[in-house]
Amino acid sequence: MEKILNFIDGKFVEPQSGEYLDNYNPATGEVYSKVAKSNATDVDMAVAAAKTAFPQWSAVTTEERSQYLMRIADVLEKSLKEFALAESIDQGKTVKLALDFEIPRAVKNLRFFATAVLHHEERSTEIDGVAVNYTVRNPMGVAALISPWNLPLYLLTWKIAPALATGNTAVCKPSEMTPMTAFLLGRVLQEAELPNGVCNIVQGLGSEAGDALTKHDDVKLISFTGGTATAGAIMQNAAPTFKKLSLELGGKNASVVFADADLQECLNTSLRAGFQNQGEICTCSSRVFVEHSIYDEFCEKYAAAVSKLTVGDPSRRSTFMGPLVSKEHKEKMLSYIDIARSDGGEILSGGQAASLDTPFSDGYFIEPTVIKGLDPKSKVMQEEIFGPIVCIAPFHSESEAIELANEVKYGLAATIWSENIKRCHRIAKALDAGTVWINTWMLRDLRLPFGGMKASGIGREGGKDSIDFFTEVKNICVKL
Ligand code: TXE
Repeated sequence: MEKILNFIDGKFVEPQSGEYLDNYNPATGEVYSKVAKSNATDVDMAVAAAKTAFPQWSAVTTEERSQYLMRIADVLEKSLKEFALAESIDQGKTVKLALDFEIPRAVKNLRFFATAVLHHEERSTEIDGVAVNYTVRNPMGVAALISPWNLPLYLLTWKIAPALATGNTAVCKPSEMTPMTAFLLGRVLQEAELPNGVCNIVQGLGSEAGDALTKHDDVKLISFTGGTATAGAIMQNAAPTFKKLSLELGGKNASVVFADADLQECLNTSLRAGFQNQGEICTCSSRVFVEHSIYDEFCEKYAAAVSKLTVGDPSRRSTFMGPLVSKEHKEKMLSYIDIARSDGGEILSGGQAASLDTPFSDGYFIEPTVIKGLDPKSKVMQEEIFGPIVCIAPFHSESEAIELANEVKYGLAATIWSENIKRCHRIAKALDAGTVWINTWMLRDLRLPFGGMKASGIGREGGKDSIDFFTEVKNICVKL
C-alpha cells in the first residue's frame, strides 16, 4: 500500500515516529494508502530546512523566482490527468471536475503569481520639494501554509505561489483527509529543480503537525484555509510570537433571487452553486431566498432539476456528484437533514443516503437535498453544513432579502439574481459578504481580493493583496 511521505529539504522522508494514518477512498470506504502521522519533530525539520533556504531564496531575483514558478506550472500541467485522478480518489470529487476545474486552476495559480510579482508596483510621494517618500517590500521568512480537504491542490497552490514568488520559503500542511496531491506535488517540485528547502510539505493531523507548525518560533506568517473553529486555535498559537495571519474560513452563503431574474439561467447556475463538488466549496450557495411571487415556481423547478443530478462513480463523466469526503462528514449531513425534518422543514428532493451497487455500496454518498419551510433562524439555515444541502425561503421586499441574507455569523460570498442592475449594485453594497456575484457564480478574477468578513475570516488573498500579505512593507524618506 502506498505510503504518503513528508517532503522536506527536497527529499521524501518517513515520519520520525514511523507512524501512519489510514487514508480512505470515499467512493468505496476502503483504505487505499497510508499517510505520515507527523509530529513536532518532523515540523522542526521542515521549518529548519525552510529557514536555511530562506537567505538564498530571498536573494534570488524576482525574475528567477517567476521562472521557477512557471517551470512548476509546466511540470504540473504535464501531469494533469494523474493529479485529477488522485484528487478524485482522495476527496470524492468527480474526475471531470478535477480535470476541468481544480487541477487547471492550480496551474493557473502558479502562473498568475509568477507574472503578478513582476508587475507589482509600490508607492512614492513628494513633500513639496522637501523630501521624497517611497515604499519597499521584503519577504518575511518561513511561511506556514495550511489547507483544507475540499479543494486540496487548488487552495494549496493559491498559497504556495505568492509565498514563493515574493521570496519567502514555505512549510505546507495539507489536510490529513486529502494528502495525495500534495504528496505528488513534491515530485513536481523535484522535477522543476526548485532549490531544496524552499517548499516543504508535512503531512499529518491538524491537532498534531498543524498545531506544532502554528506554534513554531521560526514561522513568521500563517496562511490558513479551513474551519472557523480551527482558526481560533491557530490565532491563539500565533499570538505569543505576533505571527501575521490570513484566515479564509467557512461560509453560509445566500443567493437572492428576484422575480425579474433570468429564471432558467438562475436555475442552471444554482445547480452548480448548490451541489458542485458535493456542495463542499466554501462559496456554495446553501441558502436561497426567492421573491414570494415566483417562490412556488422556483421551488418546483429547482427540486425537479436537482432530483435529476446523477450521484455515483466519480470516475464516470456522466456523474455530477461523487461521495462526501469522509464517513463522519456523510453522517454529519444526514444528522442535519434529520434536524431539518424535526424543525418542520419539507424535503423537496433527496433527503437520504444514496444506495449504490458494489464497489460503491460502502461509499459516503448522499442524495443532493433541497429543503423548504424552515425558519431562517433555524439550525440548518444558520450553521455551516459544507455539503449538498440547500434551503429555500421566500422574501417580500428588498430590505427583507438583505436582512435574511445577513442574519448569519458568516460573511464569505453571496449571489444576486435580477435584471435590474441598479438594484443589484445597491443590494451588493448592503450584503455582508467578501465576494458578491451578480447573475453568475464562482466567476473569479485572480487580481481581486478573496476572503470573508465576520466569522468567515480575516485578511484577503488574491493579486496585490496576496503580495502585500506575504511581504513586509517599509517607508523610506529621503530629504531633497
Ligand atoms: O477544516 P479544518 P476542513 C472551510 C469550509 C469548512 C472547512 C473545511 O467552509 O468550514 O474549511 O475544511 C488543519 N492547528 N473552507 O474541515 O478542520 C487541518 O489538518 C493547525 C473555507 O479541512 O479547519 C487542515 O489541514 N492546523 C475556505 C486544515 O487545518 C489545524 C475554502 C483545515 O482543517 C488544526 C475552503 C490546528 N489545531 C474551506 N486543526 C475559504 N473561505 O476560502 C486542523 N488543522
